[in-house]
Amino acid sequence: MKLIGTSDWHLHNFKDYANVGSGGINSRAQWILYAIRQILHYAHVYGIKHVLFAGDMFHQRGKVEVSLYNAVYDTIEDFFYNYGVTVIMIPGNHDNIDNSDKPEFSFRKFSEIAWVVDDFDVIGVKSDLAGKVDVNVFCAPFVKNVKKTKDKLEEFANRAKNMPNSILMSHIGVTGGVTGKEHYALKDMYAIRELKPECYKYVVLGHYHTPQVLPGTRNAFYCGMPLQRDFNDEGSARGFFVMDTDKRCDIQFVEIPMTPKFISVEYNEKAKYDWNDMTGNFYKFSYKGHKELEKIASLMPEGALYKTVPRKEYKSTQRVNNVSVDMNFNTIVANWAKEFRPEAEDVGIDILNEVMTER
Ligand SMILES: [Mn+2]
Repeated sequence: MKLIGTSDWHLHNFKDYANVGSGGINSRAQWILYAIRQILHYAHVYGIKHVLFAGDMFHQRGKVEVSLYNAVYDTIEDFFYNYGVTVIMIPGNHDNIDNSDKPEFSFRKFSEIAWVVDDFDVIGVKSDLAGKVDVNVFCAPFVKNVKKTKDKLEEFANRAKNMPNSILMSHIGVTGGVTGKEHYALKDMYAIRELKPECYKYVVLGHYHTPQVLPGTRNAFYCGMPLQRDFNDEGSARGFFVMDTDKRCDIQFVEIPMTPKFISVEYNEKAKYDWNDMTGNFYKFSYKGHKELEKIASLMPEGALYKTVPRKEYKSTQRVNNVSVDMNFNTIVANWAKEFRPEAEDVGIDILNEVMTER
């Protein structure tokens, strides 16, 4: 049986590069809704009845934008009633209103039109209503309580290893996952081995926004945000995953075409750039001096969404041993701490990770 894995929709009226939309939904939010509709539409077209959503439906914590709430509700409702596509969803950190063990969360009322799982629970999914259970989905929503989560993951793995078709779905930060343009490797609260991917057919994760299969596994993956959100996501293909429980490690990444890409361009006189091919995407041109800036403005087609930024030039004067601007953040914090604050290395890395993943 085939299922879809998606996560981190982060519905929000993002201001950057937004055009005014209508009814409280700007163009950026419309693109997110478009991506969600594409995922559910794909399910319908390929006869896939179940979509696993691994958390972070809304971007803002503790608040909902009425128009976005209603729009995503209508979309899921439409596919549920009219096309028989059921979304099985767990809350992520952005959906929860606080860090308690059983927090209130944004989409609790979606239980009328979706399968909302807000606790550590195993649900049985059937390919047809009259039949027997085909797939067991072990749901581990985001809670800040690490011990509780680790205990539950252990218990889940012990139950799952005796079941033929089990899937773990969680919203969780796993060490070894990567994020951002430089594929910055994160050190996080959980290790891959603590999820015990060998006990499941598939492990479907939300939290990091770059779609990726976890290192050392062929069946555990972050779904990623289904479209690019900012220049950190530049070059990263976005979409969703399809998995088949009748096979082993049969995962397929499906890119969602047409969503806007973030593209930065180094402008210089010699650059060969097709100025007419700018439709739809979000551009950032870096320039040096007024001449270049004026040239860019004169070449820009009407309606193009672009920004110009002065080109940064780093002069690498190394003030500290083992630290320079071209290193990744993790290395900088670790090297600095080792030299000056050895006792603070762990807490420094923790804070850095919070900054990097709270996106
Ligand atoms: Mn997220």
